Amino acid sequence: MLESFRWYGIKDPVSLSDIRQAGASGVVSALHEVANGQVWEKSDILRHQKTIREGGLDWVVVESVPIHEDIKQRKGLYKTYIENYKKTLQNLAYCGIKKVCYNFMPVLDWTRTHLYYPLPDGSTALYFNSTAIAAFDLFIVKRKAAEKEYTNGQFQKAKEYYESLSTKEKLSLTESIIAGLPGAEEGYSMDQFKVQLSHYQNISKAQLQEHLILFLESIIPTAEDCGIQMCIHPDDPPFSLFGIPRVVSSAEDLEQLFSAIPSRSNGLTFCTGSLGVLPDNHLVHLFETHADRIHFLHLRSTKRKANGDFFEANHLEGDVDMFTIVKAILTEEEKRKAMGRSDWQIPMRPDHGHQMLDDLNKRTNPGYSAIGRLRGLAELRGLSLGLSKTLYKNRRYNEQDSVDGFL
Ligand code: CS2
Ligand code: MN
Repeated sequence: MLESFRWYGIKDPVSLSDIRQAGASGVVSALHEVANGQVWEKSDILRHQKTIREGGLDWVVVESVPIHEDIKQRKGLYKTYIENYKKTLQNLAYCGIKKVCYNFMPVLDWTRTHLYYPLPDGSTALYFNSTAIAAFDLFIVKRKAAEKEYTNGQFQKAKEYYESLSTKEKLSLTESIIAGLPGAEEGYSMDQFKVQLSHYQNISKAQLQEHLILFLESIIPTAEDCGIQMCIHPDDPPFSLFGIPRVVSSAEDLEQLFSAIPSRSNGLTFCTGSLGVLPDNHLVHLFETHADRIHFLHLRSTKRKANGDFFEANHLEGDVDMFTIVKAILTEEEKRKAMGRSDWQIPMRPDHGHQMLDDLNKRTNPGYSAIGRLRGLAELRGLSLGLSKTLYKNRRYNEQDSVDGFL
């Protein structure tokens, strides 16, 4: 695996030097300052790439080139935005950046209700509470159709939950959900959020699926021509929220997506934390089914609780069987190597981390703390080293590592 860390650019409280000291060699980054839908110019890409190189690191994956809402809804300026997207892919390829992560989650990107859930050891984790989501939906957003979508029991629980919240807690819940978590390119005020939701009143899951496929039909030929590997990030969490469809959540969704457009340029970001929330998603099976088109790895674990709630567990704990996943990844890499595939080494980043130690005293992007992710990376690289030495006696830990006697 090519060990990487996400970097949000010069405003990121975690510096490139921190990332290098954490042991990563790759950086996953994006031009967050470019407005959604606009072309990423070569000069801007090259400048960002130069900054990363000067930090002794390599920009290995773009996460994300966001998809404009007009494309998801297939309205307004969607044709222009698709052309812009193609141009961005060509410009990235020109600069030698060939892996592009994106997602197709309508309105909201990844969603959590609590960003500082205290764990017994004193660190904090990101938490998703379904009752809090229902309370927000029913009593803060007051979405019209919501009442019909919850059971009586869920409604009652949500009501009690809502009534137990102070004004400050209501505000903090609202912000956690709609203000935009790091990497989400959109954040909304309550009025804007309501308008966004209304756009999806008449868009069914099947329609959204079709919009994704039509988008890919337009851009995948360009990606193929310029050697770009697109890798869609699964929905996080992998189920519908606020009555809006989500189409990259389950085994069936992935099957449909890849059978519609079998090109290997139509690839996947295998995010164990996102997919792993659905108990029906058998992660190793999913990995093996789509292995040859997995261009990027997000490794983290979640722990499911009752009622669809979950929190982000330590990387080697929780519901994700990281040992078996990493073993499957190393096996796929060996297979690719034997086939002579130049993309045999798959970039991986520890996806999120707890806030711990000095992270707790600093400003950190929720989920993207320095020390929490460092711990995640350290654990994952240890697991990977142990496994690769056991499985492949002659394999070097990292092929790019030429230091004699390193192992
Ligand atoms: C999140 C998102 O689960 C995750 O990785 O941190 O930022 C995610 O990376 C983006 O939605 C991918 O496009
Ligand atoms: Mn992820």
